[in-house]
Amino acid sequence: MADEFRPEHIIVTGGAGFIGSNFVHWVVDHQPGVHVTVLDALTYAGNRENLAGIPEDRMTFVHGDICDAALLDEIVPGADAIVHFAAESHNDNSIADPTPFVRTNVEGTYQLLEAARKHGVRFHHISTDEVYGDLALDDPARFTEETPYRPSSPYSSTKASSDMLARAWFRTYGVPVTISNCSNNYGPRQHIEKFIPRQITNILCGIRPKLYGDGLNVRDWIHTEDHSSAVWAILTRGVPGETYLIGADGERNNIDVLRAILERMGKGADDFDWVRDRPGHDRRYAIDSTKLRRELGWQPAHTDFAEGLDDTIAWYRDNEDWWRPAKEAVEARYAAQGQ
Ligand code: NAD
Ligand code: TDX
Repeated sequence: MADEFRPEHIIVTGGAGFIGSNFVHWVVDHQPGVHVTVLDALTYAGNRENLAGIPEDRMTFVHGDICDAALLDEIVPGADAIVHFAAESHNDNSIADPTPFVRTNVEGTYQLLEAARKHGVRFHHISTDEVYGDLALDDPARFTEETPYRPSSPYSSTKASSDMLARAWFRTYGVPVTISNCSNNYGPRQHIEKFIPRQITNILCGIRPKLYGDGLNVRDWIHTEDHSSAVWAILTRGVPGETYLIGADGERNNIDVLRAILERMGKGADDFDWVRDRPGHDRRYAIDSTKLRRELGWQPAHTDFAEGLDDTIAWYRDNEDWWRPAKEAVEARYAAQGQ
């Protein structure tokens, strides 16, 4: 463990998105001395409402693009660290049009690393387990920090590229970079294009849930609050130049997750449609987070998936105004893809 780093002012990119906004709320709730500047372009995935309720003296919101080097020169000086969540994040969108993925995920990360180098600021890079490709269902292995990179989709290959840039900026320029690769998050404020909120909001709208392929693909679910506490542990106690995998031993296949949602929402086990599979669909992700737990003493708090799912369903029931305006367009787009 490195000497504890105690930032007073952090820039959070993508702080109006799902995981970024949950992280900002977590910091405001748990780290009283820290001021947060959120930098977010408010794409279709960003929502200023996600930051509602945060006191003005704790957060500054900057509406802007991470690719804008001149803007970064204005806001990065004076910050102690950049925590970089901003990305195009949805695999299905990356298959339909990879262009914004290359721009935001690769070029945007490059511009932020350059700003960190120029202004002497620490950098925490948020990434995904998808950079490691996939595992067979019967493989006893899980991903570790030593697993070779083998991304499958346009999304995951741009995330892998951004990880490589972050590693190079540490090794070549000595920028104090840490990297985390996390598994599938769930919880409040996740965009309804993603698996769990899509199915919950379908049921709330009277639309049948949609399952890709044979439904046996496995994802390793973690509650987004546990992702937040892990990122804070790595930012403040992690060793520059190191990568940490974040996961909470939450492997489940898609059909089991869907049936758990159906049951909790009063539907039958077969009240869903099988739809066209995702091209290149990764079979299984699984994280071994031993390094993070042993070296930094982190542990997940949300270990009861059923309880986390109940809370998430309740959040979507109670916040229809938040998701309803996007629902029709999201479903029309999926329908056009046969999904
Ligand atoms: P999201 O799509 O919900 O949010 C992304 C945010 O980034 C939005 O607020 C959007 O407006 C902003 N953004 C996009 N392009 C931008 C740009 N050019 N400049 C500034 N802001 C921009 O994504 P998410 O699911 O919250 O994911 C956040 C991060 O976590 C991503 O880096 C993603 O790769 C990573 N991650 C996600 C998961 C998951 O399960 N969702 C798992 C592991 C890692
Ligand atoms: O309607 C659906 N039906 C379905 O069966 C949708 C939207 C998805 N799926 C399947 C595909 C995946 O096997 O559910 C699983 C989860 O799908 P997504 O929510 O699209 O997530 P995934 O592709 O696993 O990627 C997520 O986790 C890793 C995030 O979107 C990424 O940003 C993160 O890096």
